[in-house]
Amino acid sequence: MSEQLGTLEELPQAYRDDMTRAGVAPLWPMMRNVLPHGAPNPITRPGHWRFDAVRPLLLRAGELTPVEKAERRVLVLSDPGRGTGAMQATASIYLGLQLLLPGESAPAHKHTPSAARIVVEGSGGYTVVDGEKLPMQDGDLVLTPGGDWHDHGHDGDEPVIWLDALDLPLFVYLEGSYAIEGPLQTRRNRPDAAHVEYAAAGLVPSRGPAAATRRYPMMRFPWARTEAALREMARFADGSVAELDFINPETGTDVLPTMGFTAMMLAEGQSDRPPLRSSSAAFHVVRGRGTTVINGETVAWGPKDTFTAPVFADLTHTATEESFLVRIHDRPLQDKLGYYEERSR
Ligand code: 1HN
Repeated sequence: MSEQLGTLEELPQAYRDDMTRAGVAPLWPMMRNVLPHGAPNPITRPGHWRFDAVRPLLLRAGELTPVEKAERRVLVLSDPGRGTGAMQATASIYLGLQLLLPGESAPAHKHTPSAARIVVEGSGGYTVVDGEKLPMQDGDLVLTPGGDWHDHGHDGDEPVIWLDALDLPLFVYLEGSYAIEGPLQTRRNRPDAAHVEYAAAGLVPSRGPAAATRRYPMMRFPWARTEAALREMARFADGSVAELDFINPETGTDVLPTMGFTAMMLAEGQSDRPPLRSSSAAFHVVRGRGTTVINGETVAWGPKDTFTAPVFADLTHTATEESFLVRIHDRPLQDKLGYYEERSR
């Protein structure tokens, strides 16, 4: 273990001035800021966004700002550790709640960051990704991978609201974030791949040598299937928590390069104390009610709420009624960088 490092103030003022003029600075006074001992020191603070509180604000945005003036009509969920207006909910994950009114459409664009939506309210909304129309029902997970054209539309008669999750902060940090706008896409006249090619888990289109698999073969994960799978798993789980990862059915890998999605079911009264994970996370409550203690802070969540946990957070979830949550996390990114870690407590 190294001893206390030297400070800037210990250095002669003339030397400090000369360094500034030369455009250099000593590392040792700043070393522990970027390399704390033993574990990271996150800026991210736990956040909790009650749907009941945000929903009226979002509907008001629908009255105040036509979609043409917004491109995407979204209220951003800012990390409390960074302050309102921060374009991130954790270091790597951006979250926003988006509203589309009946008859509206959000124009086509493609961008470097990847996105996924979890549908929160309303039916009749859809996203078109690379010519494939993806209907959006409550709880569905819909992907718009980086570089793929996407636009949103709405054939129903009630407002549609969904949660957007993007790896935008990474792309902003890398100075790699930009979009290209285009005309609305023409759509293939067939249902999406969740119906056509990937209707059943464990079955994929036959793979001849010429099979050209799309990079993102399945871009919609219907909630009804996820819930049914969790329920069956929970029946035989012997008290442990039923958790399922969303995967690319062709490769078995995470659905997006940096973001992972994990669905979880908690029975009424059930508690879960996961290991401390090096990944940061956002939890979206598809249905149910309960509490999560995050580093000693209690979040009392209800249906359609969203809350976040920093890296290595100490979490205890307790459901006061049967609950379904989707955890959005950056474990796939950390796996690729080779540092994902779980610590027991
Ligand atoms: C975006 O493209 C969408 O396509 C939503 O719906 C939110 C936030 C930042 C950058 C791009 C969308 C976004 C976004």
